[in-house]
Amino acid sequence: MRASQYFLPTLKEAPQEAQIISHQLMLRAGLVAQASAGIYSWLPLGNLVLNNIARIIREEQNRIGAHEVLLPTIQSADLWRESGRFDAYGAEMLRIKDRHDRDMLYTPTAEELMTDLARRFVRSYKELPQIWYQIQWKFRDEIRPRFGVMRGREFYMKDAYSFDLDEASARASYHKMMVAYLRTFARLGLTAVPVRADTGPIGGDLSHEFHIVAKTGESLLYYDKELDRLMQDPSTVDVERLMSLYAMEETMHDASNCPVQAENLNQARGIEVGHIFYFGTKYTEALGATIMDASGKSIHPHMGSYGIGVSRLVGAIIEASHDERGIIWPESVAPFKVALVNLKVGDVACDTMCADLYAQLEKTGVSVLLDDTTQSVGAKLATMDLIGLPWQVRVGPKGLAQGLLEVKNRRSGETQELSAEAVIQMLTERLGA
Ligand code: 5CA
Repeated sequence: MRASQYFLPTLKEAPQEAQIISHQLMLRAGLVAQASAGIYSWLPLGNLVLNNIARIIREEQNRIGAHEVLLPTIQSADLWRESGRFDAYGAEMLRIKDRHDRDMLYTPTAEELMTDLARRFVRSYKELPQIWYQIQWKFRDEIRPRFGVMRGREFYMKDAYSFDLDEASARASYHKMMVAYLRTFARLGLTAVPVRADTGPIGGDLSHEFHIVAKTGESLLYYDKELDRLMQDPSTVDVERLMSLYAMEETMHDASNCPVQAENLNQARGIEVGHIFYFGTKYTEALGATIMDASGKSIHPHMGSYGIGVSRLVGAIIEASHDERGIIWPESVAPFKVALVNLKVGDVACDTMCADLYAQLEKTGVSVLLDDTTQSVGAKLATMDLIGLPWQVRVGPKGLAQGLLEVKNRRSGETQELSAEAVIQMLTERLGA
């Protein structure tokens, strides 16, 4: 992409209302623009990040055998009356009337509609287990939307629903999902601590939240320090062991009854980026969803549901990965991998070198934002640091006279002078498709 033709409305100053760094940087870097309270438009750069996060989540859901579906955002109230949640959900649910005066709602979650699909289409234990997921917009009329996309009213969520014959197999699905979450968050460049949680309006008796540790987190967590050590390599984590370690939210933590010695207990603030539930037959009973078990008996399948806040993750990643100059994207989610900065647009040697590098990198699958604007060098470099692409390649007349380009790693700040060939080789090896 050529910056001169792109839509990248960056801001020098963060608007007053943005209180936390991720919100400030998302507005300044032109990722989102507020449409109304708690509702955001996603601009090109932000949309690329959102899609990259969704792709990684999707790959890890598919890996555990979950099937992707797409359910409507506007649903009839009838199913929600069957479960009792049309009334129970309270003011957070956005209720709508259609032209025939029928009650509709903008879905805050999808247990009812997923259970209805199972009720209509799954007949036998032989078809189980099933896990269905979608990546879809949700709406919750939060009383105090804040921190930008972190607590929005409209937000993007991955929500998955598992159906199993009995409690033991439902717990196996829960474990499988936990492994998928650990892999997902690791690929997003994050360490997410699973803590025992309240089940709230979803219901059930087993639930974990996944928290990114960050100073600006809304929740206060208490957890066994052993978790930090375990989570250093989440790919090898033993889920049973992980779940056996003490980790609680403030509301569930009781200092006088805590099994962990004070010196082994961490206290930290966290951002909840995922939440998983096992709630047995709560919805299958309420909606009368049954299947035939092996002995021919009709039973209610056991369910779990599993959420990830996709849009919230954009903010959470920035909270976990930024410096005083701006965002530092992990390579896996960066909107472009490389910022190619032409320091002297109009200089034939610089222009030719940039066009050449751009073509070669894109050919090997490395996405590039070419800064071919006529801003000052200082302004260009500040913008590139702000939007946080993992690598910067700077092409200027002085270096070119010696056949050299400057490559900067945004995270470490390290710079190297390399020939064009060496730049292409290094970046395609690291980032190429
Ligand atoms: N049905 C279950 C699991 S699919 C459910 O809805 N769980 S939830 O209520 O915990 O939401 C799942 C995730 O969505 C949360 O962990 C959080 O990351 C994200 N989320 C929830 N509310 C908001 C909000 N107002 N703004 C942004 N993200 C949110």
